[in-house]
Amino acid sequence: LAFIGSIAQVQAATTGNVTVTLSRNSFPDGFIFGTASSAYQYEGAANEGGRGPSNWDTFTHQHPEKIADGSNGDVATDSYHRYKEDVAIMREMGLDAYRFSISWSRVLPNGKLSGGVNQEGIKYYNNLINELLANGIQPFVTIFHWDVPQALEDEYGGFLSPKIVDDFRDYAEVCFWEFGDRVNHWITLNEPWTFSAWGYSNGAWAPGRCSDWQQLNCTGGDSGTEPYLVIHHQLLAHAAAVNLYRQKYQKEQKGLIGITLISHWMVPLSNSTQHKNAAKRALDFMLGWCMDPITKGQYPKNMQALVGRRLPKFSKDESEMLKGSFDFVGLNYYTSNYAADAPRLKNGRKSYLTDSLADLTTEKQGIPIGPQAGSNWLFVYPRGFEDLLLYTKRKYNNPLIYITENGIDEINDATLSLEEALVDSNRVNYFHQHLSFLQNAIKGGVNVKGYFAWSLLDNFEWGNGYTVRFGLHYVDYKDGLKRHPKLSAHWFKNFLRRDKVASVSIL
Ligand code: PSG
Repeated sequence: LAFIGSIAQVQAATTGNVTVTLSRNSFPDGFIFGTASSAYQYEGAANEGGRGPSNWDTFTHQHPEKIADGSNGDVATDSYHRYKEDVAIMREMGLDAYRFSISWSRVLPNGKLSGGVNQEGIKYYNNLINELLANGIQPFVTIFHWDVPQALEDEYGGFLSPKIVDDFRDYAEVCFWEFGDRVNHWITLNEPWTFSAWGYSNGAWAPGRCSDWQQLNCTGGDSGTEPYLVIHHQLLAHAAAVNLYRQKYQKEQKGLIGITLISHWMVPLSNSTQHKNAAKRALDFMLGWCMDPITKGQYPKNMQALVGRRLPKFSKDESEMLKGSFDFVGLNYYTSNYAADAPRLKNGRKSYLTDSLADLTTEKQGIPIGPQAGSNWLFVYPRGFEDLLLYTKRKYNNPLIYITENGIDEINDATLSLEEALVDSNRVNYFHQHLSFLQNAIKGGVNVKGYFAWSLLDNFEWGNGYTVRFGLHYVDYKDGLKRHPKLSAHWFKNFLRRDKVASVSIL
């Protein structure tokens, strides 16, 4: 009851109106609610079960200085061993679906089919999928969430090489073949933008590449060319996997296949035409970079003009294969940026980060675009969610969309007691507000069929290590990784209840 009281208070504080209710009943019939995760951030068991090493193992072990707390995903939340417990938590919450990713090197330890399929890895994912289904939870499976087999990095530089396309297709085929009888939603890639921008233009994440002149302690790289190559090869790999699925598996297995993209919403710094155009360019350089190729078979005009010869081209066949290469788009939304017109640089130093001629910031005259979360890039701007969805509907012909991630983190504050750390009112506010704007977007005709919160549990947050917490459940890293529901988990459970009486009685 204490919890129910505080939930009502939080909602009142959020909406300024206690009578406003928001629940799964506010969404269309059949709308799916789930949580999302990824293999490297959750599984642990890095050296168990026949798993081969990945780029993230290499990066975290060779460059602990690039991870805020010097940590890695060797153990993470140990979901490799605790998946039953985690599925039980989802069931208890009333969730409909779970988005997780498959670790490429757990299935193919050296990245290639010729190196052999690791049956123990197959068994783990079969167990997880079967456990989910036995508990009435649908698996949404991401085939690649950034963990490239190290063997492929060593052999040809991973996604820098077009050779990755065939290896990715083979890997995807193993997934369809082994799991496709029970998986109805496939996501080829998670956020090509982030993988490329953070791995190859600022070098903050694996494999830590960027141009020398940026002085970011990178291990080689060229921020003006590599990010474009890496997205190019990701797109071709995506299209090859979709093509294969459609030709050999979809008819029998009857699933859908898509790709997950992230975009911030871009707010022009002012109403001036220059800033408005900068915001459009910024969207093209983030959402459009992948969205244009999979809908139109070409990169956005803005990118072609500004990047010029550094932007790879699709052949006619590639372009045809890309066009329409999705049944649904997975969209991840976290935050928004201000965009301002930026002058062309005259020093000849090219980078993806400056090519758009848009200066992206999170504040205007010292005032942040919204309250800051734990991560330094995440500022809460819920209306941007609706704006981004309406824009995507308008510009890309109303595709079927699943929100495959949305969420907020708090700093892992060692001075808090466990009881204090569980009161994540900011997360409750965040979900409440974002779900309200999502509801508006759906009323506005955007074809969204599901929503996944990032994330079920606190987990390994890439460059931030364990210094921030994105979970609806607190993971006690000092007490055997015990899971404890935060206030937001209770809130979500209540939101998901089908017996309306209970949710009305709270308010
Ligand atoms: C996405 C966007 C940015 C940083 C990180 C992500 N950005 O704009 O600066 S990562 C994304 C990802 C998942 C993460 C989650 C939270 O798919 O693995 O844990 O969001 O960062």
